[in-house]
Amino acid sequence: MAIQFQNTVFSGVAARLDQCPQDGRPEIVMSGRSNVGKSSLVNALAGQRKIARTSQVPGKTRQIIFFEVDRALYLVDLPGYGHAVVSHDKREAFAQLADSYLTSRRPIALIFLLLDIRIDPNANDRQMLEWLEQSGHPWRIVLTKADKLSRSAALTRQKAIAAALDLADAAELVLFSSKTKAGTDTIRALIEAAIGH
Ligand SMILES: Nc1nc2c(ncn2[C@@H]2O[C@H](COP(=O)(O)OP(=O)(O)OP(=O)(O)O)[C@@H](O)[C@H]2O)c(=O)[nH]1
Ligand SMILES: [Mg+2]
Repeated sequence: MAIQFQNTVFSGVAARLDQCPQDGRPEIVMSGRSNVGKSSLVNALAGQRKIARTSQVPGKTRQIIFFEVDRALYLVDLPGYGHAVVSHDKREAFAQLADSYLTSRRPIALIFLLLDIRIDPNANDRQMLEWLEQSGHPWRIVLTKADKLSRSAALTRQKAIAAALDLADAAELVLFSSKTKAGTDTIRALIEAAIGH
């Protein structure tokens, strides 16, 4: 049965690991810097404008938020890393929550690492990628906010970011825009493939 992304519902919020769902459904994870567009990607996949809260205020998503799609999988909206505007103590707490989620035995089927197409990856992005590469989890890079560039400029940035990260196949970096919805079908297909539908 193919996932139709017909029915996405808010499932719950976890401020601690033991508050995550316990039913073992596969989890598709949105990770990346604060403000990169994780919640916007959840909204686009859900086909609902506001199911996941989005904000221009960095650090909006402070807990792990679970959305259930077609009773088959969870979309997981992780707190962003590198919240410059929150206190050091709180930043540590978000990072610890995301870390403990990622390193626990969750049924993770695929992790998306989101990067703003206009911004060169920073040390945190590189650290996340290094971790993904040795984690054994399937992962994909999504370049967000592609609508902010022309098509040709977006393709140039796709190659530049792949080169900066030593990734051989630039075409594997998915161009995405929550504004135009470009890339949404590609990302849905990757999710379906990851959960074996
Ligand atoms: N033009 C454009 N704006 C986008 C896109 N994706 C996100 N944005 C905007 O970028 C800002 C941040 O988006 P969010 O989806 O809240 O980002 P986030 O990664 O969830 O941020 P945190 O929850 O703080 O970690 C919002 O103002 C969005 O409207 C996109 O594809 N195109
Ligand atoms: Mg968010």
